[in-house]
Amino acid sequence: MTAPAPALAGRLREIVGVDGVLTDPADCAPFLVDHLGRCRGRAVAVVQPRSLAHVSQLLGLCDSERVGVVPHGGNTSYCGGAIPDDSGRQLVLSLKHLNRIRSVDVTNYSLTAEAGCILSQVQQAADAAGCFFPLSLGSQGSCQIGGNLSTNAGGVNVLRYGMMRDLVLGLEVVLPGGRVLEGLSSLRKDNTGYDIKSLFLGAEGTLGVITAATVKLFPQIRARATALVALPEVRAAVTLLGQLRAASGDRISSFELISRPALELATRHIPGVSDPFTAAHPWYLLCELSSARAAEPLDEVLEEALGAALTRATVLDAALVRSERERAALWKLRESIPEAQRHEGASLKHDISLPVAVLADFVTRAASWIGANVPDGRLVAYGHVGDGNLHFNISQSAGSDRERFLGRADSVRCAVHELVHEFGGSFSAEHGIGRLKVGELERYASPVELALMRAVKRAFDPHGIMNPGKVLREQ
Ligand code: 2HG
Ligand code: ZN
Repeated sequence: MTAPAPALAGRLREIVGVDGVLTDPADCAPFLVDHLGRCRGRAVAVVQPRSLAHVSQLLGLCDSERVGVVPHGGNTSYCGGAIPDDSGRQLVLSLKHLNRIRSVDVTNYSLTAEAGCILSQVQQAADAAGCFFPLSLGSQGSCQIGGNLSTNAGGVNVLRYGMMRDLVLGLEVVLPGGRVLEGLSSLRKDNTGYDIKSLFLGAEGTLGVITAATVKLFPQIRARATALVALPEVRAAVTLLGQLRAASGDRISSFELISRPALELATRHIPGVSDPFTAAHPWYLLCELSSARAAEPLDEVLEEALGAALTRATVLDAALVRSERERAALWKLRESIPEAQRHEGASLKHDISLPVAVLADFVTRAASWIGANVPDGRLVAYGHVGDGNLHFNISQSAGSDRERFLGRADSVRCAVHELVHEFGGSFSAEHGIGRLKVGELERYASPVELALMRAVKRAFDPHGIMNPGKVLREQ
């Protein structure tokens, strides 16, 4: 921490009150390191506004004083997007007190939530109104909707419902300087010029501060069928995806790929997680069909489709869920893999996406490169295969040297991303750019795209105060 200039500290306190400005190092510490411990920073203060007016006044002050503002939600970013740099001159803006569900409109199937609402709070509010909000991620008990919006979060239901961007109807945003974009529209049709709100989704707080959003709701889910399926190879997952989409009338909501090493880590490190099969298999799929119609015989559809796939040897074995308890156990297996990776030691993470048609060939090529070039690492691949999104991660092997392993991070990342590029994929599927992937964006975005992004940044934030150095390098 750097002691804020007394004048600045005083003016911050005038806006948000004494309690709203943290400067004590112990109070600020949780806001200055990301949850993986990979990004650290310093800040002039952590400010916790309680209203839209507070945020507006803060951005007015910071713009005129040229103080960088780092919006901070649930701190679950994988790319350091919510952590200040180490200059000690930036301000962390925590949205945690803007945490009201402002309204639920059941007739319109929409809900308006403030940015600091925890994702699970939004899901529960939708549920209490007899509706369903489909964004679902492992960190939903702590990530905030503002962060989900700013990173265009994905998760396990994207195949059916799309990413966060697809779920947004309107936004309220405070712009640098303090102007408020009052765009909490709940219209589903509104073709009135440029889609300004879309620019804030995925901008990671570099254009303004999202303070509230109106999102789409859906009919509540009343029938589900879930199975863990054992597969001989990745290609089988893609084949099964097509077969199951057709057989179920497109009722698939989740289609999660899990490699054997990923399953092993979860069963080893997470209490209560077990492998439902007696034999070991190279790959697994957690697939779920769902419907808003209670009477839909999804279990039968899934059983029949998997039976046919077993006959064709696309599938090696399948464990169909018979109770909510069994279903929760399978989801725990899947969702605890990132935590299990942390227990195993250091890991190199690659959040990539590819056209599903080339996924299998990519995995073969990339796995063989890793086998030959990362002797102290083990491929722990898993992810949202229905969306072509793999978490192509590498965990340090037992007994290997942590620093030596991490020393390979840059060269491994370059090799993996080059291969992803060659296969027509993206180096950032759902985790964003933050500060860790700024160089990758410069490498893989076209000059035209970069020039447009920089022009947008200048237009919205001429003094460069919004989350400086994230997404785009400071100019
Ligand atoms: C998931 O799908 C998350 O579990 C985290 O996006 C992925 O830790 C990771 O690499
Ligand atoms: Zn993911």
